[in-house]
Amino acid sequence: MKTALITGATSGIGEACAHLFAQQGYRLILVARRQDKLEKIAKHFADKYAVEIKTLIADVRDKAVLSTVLEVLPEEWKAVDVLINNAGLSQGLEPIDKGDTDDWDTMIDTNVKGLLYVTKIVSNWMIKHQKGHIINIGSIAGKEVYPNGSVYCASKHAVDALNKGMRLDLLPHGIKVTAINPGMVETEFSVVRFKGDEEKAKKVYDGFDPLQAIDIADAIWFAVSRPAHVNINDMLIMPTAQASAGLVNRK
Ligand code: NDP
Ligand code: 8X3
Repeated sequence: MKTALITGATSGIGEACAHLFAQQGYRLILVARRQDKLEKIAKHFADKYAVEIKTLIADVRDKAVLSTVLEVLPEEWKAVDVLINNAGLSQGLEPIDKGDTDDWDTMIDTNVKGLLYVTKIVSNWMIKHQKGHIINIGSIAGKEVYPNGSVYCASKHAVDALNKGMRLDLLPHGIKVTAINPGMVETEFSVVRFKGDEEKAKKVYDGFDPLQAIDIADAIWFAVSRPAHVNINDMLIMPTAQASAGLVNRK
């Protein structure tokens, strides 16, 4: 029985991964803040695919809570095969002189520090069991920088660096590390970026076919399902209509 731990499983890419990994027979540890949503998703996939699913209600920024909910897991659940560091967000889209410093804190604390806190705990479990695969969800924003997005882009550039660093540090333990870097994916991401303004969020995906969360879950599954001697270091996955962070061919 294989085990996957997925952060940010209440929506978008994380939820699609929970679906796909449950379908593949993995038992799951799902982490997010919205309890009702997480429990509903867990029950649905557990019933549908007859797999065990544990839900952990935690904010990845809160290292004390995170440590408590993870460390109390039964020992056999700590033999995690796949960690998907997915929880993340963008808040605001403003030039550097106008950005909200609270938004900056939220992005850096979630996308960078939250990812680190989870990785510290789970990589120690992986080292103990001498197995594991860490998937870090980066972004095109970790490869390029676009106007008004400098702090989100900086946080994803940090994920890019951490992905490479983890691979170096965990090499002696045989732990695989993969970066999955999507372009525009239609999820709750833009609603969160625009702080609940659904109209504005919808316009982001107007006139072209953006990626869907399942496209990214599929790519993650491809990386995870390679033979033991093969590691996918880094995948950059774009909608066909998007050539770079800022260039989209809209009809
Ligand atoms: P969604 O907004 O749909 O999902 C984000 C998930 O992260 C939710 O489940 C949310 O759950 C969780 N989350 C956010 N903050 C926290 C936190 N502090 N603690 C725990 N969980 C948290 O967006 P996506 O699925 O699109 O985003 C997933 C990842 O993909 C992010 O890292 C994002 O940066 C990245 N990405 C997205 C792209 C896109 O275009 N959509 C493109 C490239 C990368 P809850 O609110 O319940 O805590
Ligand atoms: C999310 C994609 O282009 O909005 O990481 O930065 S983008």
